[in-house]
Amino acid sequence: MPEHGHGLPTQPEATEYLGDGKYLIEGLKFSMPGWWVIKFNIASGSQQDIAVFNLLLKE
Ligand SMILES: [Cu+2]
Repeated sequence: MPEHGHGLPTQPEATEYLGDGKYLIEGLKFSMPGWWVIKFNIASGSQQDIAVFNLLLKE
């Protein structure tokens, strides 16, 4: 949470490839509502990339 300077209370990870470019991400647990920035570090072989999503979580 950029406004609070803290992250998730968990360590999410990709646990399964579902096919067609989709992955199952488990362990996402939000501790509070508000603005979250979700950042995925993606690696395959020698290549790396980052995908960033803004998320507004409402109560
Ligand atoms: Cu917070």
